[in-house]
Amino acid sequence: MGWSHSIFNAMAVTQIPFDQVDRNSPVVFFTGAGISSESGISTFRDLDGHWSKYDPMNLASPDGFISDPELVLDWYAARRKAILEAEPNAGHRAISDFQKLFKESLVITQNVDGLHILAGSKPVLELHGNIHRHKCFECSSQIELSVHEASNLNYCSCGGLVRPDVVWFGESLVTKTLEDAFQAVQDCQIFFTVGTSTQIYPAAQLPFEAKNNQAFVIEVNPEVTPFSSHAHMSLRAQAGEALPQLYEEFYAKIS
Ligand code: BV8
Repeated sequence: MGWSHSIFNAMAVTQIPFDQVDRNSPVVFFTGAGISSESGISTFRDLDGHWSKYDPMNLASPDGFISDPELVLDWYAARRKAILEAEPNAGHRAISDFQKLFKESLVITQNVDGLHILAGSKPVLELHGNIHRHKCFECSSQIELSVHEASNLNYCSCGGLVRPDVVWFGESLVTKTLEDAFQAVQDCQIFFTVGTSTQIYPAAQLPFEAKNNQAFVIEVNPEVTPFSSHAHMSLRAQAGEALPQLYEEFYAKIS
């Protein structure tokens, strides 16, 4: 493997069979908060500043919202502001470029920041929703709000409080979205799992499912995760560094 960067040789437990890859067979990219960290967006594990004293598991929950809706809305407003000031990074862009080389591809993200879509990726499955959408806490109607309006308490015509249209801890994922994600891993040939601690279920089941379905699974994460020992290749690297190199390697093979 022609890596210019020695870390890849050290960590690559096996060669990526890029020369055997069929561009007509599906490829899936599964991502978590880590892929957005190089865009300056803190992951759940390392909330920065004022928010570090709060437990994200509580802020991102129905009970947390019911007990202090203004605190939760402030948290989302702060995250939304950081996201609006952020740009997709080289990792997001490499995935978008990879998708263009395959007849069938899919990004399945746990992130709610919308950066994959901004980077030109399609299709994208947002397992946990999108921070820029809003819905009624009671009747789930979609509600249009400006960024400024979204930081305040708003009420639906049914009287319910308006909340971010994201999946909180203890809430079920949208059935169709989850079904589409698990369907996609039934027959994908290469499955990338990038920037996720692989601890949030049912999303974290996807890499294991892909492996069970004979996909070649590549993990990119500076840290070891519960999935690392199951991956065919586990790169201890930043997404913004590894993914562009993997893209160049693959592009060179097919050109
Ligand atoms: C549910 C939206 C049914 C909100 C989020 C088994 C089955 C089903 C459910 C459960 C189960 N066991 C437990 C549960 C309950 C729970 C759960 O998983 N708990 C965990 C703590 C065990 N799951 C749920 O509640 C789910 N609901 O299953 O419904 C149900 C109903 C009732 C009761 C039970 C079940 C809903 C989960 C969705 C929660 N919502 N997000 C919001 O964003 O505000 S999840 C949230 O966590 C984000 O989506 C985020 O993506 C995710 C955190 O995980 P990661 O993405 O992995 O991010 P993290 O910070 O953890 O790690 C970052 C990684 O990046 C690190 O590994 C780091 O090393 C790496 N990294 C850093 N820099 C880089 C990098 N990698 C590459 N490059 C870099 N530069």
